[in-house]
Amino acid sequence: MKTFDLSVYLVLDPDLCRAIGMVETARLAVAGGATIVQLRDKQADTAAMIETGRALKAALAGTGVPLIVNDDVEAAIAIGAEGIHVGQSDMAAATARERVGRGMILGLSVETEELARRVDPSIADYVGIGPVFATATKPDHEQPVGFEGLARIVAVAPVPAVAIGGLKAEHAGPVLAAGARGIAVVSAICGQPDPEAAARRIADEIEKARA
Ligand code: TZP
Ligand code: MG
Repeated sequence: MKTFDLSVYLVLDPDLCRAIGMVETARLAVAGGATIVQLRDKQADTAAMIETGRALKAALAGTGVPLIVNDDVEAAIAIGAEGIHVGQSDMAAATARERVGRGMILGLSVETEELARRVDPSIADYVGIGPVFATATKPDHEQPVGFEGLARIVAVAPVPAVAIGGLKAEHAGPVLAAGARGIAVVSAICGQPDPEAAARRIADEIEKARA
C-alpha cells in the first residue's frame, strides 16, 4: 500500500526533539494531525537509525501515518519503513529505487526548476522543494526560493510536491496556492512546547486553505 498525504509533513530532528525525544514528538504530532513523518538524523549510523526507526514504527502503528527514512536505504529496509527520502547529494534516486523496490514511497529533494524537470516519475513518488525561507535548522541549505520560486518549481515537477524550509502554520495558504500539496516542518513542531497543538495549528490552516 503506497498511499500518502503530504499535508502536514513532520521531519524529526534529534537535537530539536531533545526535550521529549523523537518518538514522543511524533506520537503527539500525529495526534494533532501530522499526516506523514520522516526520521532525519544526519549524525546517526545505520544501527542507531534502525533502533530509533523501529521505535517510531511501533509508535505509528495503527495510525495510517507512513514513516519515511531520510537517506539511509538499508535502515529503511530493516525498519520496514513505508518510505525513503533522498537529497541531491545522497544516494541517487534511481539506485535507491532499485534497492527498495516498487512498494516503498520514494521522496526526492529538489531545489531548482532544472532539478524538478529532471525528476523521473517512475522513480520518485514526491518531491520536497525548498528551502522556501532561510532556516537555522539546515545551515548548509541552498538559496531560498520564496513562494514564487516554489510555484515555478512545483509547476514543472512531474510528481506531487511538499514545501520545506522556515515554514510555519501561517504559511499553509501561500504554500498550497503555489501548488504544493503540503507543508514540511522541523522546528514548527519539534522545537515547540506542545507538539500536538503545533501540528493541529498547521492541520487547521491547511484545511482552511483548502476550503
Ligand atoms: N531541507 C530544506 S530546509 C530543511 C530541510 C531538511 C530544514 C527545515 O527546517 P525548519 O525548522 O522547518 O525550517
Ligand atoms: Mg539527505
